[in-house]
Amino acid sequence: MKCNKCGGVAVIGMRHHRLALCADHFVEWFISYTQRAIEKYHMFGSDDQLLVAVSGGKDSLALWDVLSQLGYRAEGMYICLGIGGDDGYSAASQLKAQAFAEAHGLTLHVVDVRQTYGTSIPELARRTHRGRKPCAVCGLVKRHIMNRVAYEGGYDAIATGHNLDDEAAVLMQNTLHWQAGYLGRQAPVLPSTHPRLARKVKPFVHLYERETAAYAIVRGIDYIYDECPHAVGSTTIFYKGLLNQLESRSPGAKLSFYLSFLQARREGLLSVQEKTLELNDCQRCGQPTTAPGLCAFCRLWEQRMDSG
Ligand code: Q46
Ligand code: ZN
Ligand code: ZN
Repeated sequence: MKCNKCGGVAVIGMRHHRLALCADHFVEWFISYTQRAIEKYHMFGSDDQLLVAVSGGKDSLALWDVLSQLGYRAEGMYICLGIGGDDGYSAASQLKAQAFAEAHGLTLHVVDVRQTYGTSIPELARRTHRGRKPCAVCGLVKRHIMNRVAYEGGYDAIATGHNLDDEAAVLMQNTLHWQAGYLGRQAPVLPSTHPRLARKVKPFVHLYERETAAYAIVRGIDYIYDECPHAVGSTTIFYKGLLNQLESRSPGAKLSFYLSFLQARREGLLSVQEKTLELNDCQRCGQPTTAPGLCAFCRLWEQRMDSG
């Protein structure tokens, strides 16, 4: 396979773009393709201060790398969830995130859930959601912490490494159940609806997972290969598998599924009725909540206290 630009040895073939590229041309293409998505969806500008949610995995580190190369002001945030004990998944992924930040002279903010709030995510889930996977608790806590850090640090937007495979899998899940509310909120940019809730942006929404992986490898980014142990058997992984089957039969199917959805929504075909919910300030942390009194995050920690 030859590079379509220089005739050198191609490191990747992208059938959906009818494009094969060598390492140098792939990196160049990848960076400018990301920039085009940033501009297309008006994600942020060069004056914006960005907070990149870094997990230590390929997508978030590749994103931080690309944003830095494009000259954006991007700092990282790593949330240590306490999964897998002292040398388990969380500890190993934190080391990768820290090593990347050091090697590139970038600022990484670390929030350790156990040190900050007194209990790790698996322990918190065990106490409050007996026996169930910690993912619901984990998602809630991560969202809260990201919003808090972004608000306290005065960041304009939180950038996450979600790629096309992630978005298409979630879209498939939401479409199969016609989850109108979720479909209405699935977008490359989620504008801020409250001063304490930062704008969320996903600059990799047009990029396939194999492209972000290839970018990380070609750039020599040392990332954590393992998935979180709690991701095993998740429905998202199942839908990703289905979409990969579709993609192998029909190259570009994933991209067109996602882009057609965005277009349909723009044209009002979904016309999701967003209920305007009244927001109150949480009495403890100040973050907005639809509940009176405490937000879901603060209620979770109350439950933990009650359970001993
Ligand atoms: S939610 Fe669940 Fe992930 Fe948290 S517990 Fe692991 S798999 S890390 S994105
Ligand atoms: Zn080339
Ligand atoms: Zn609260």
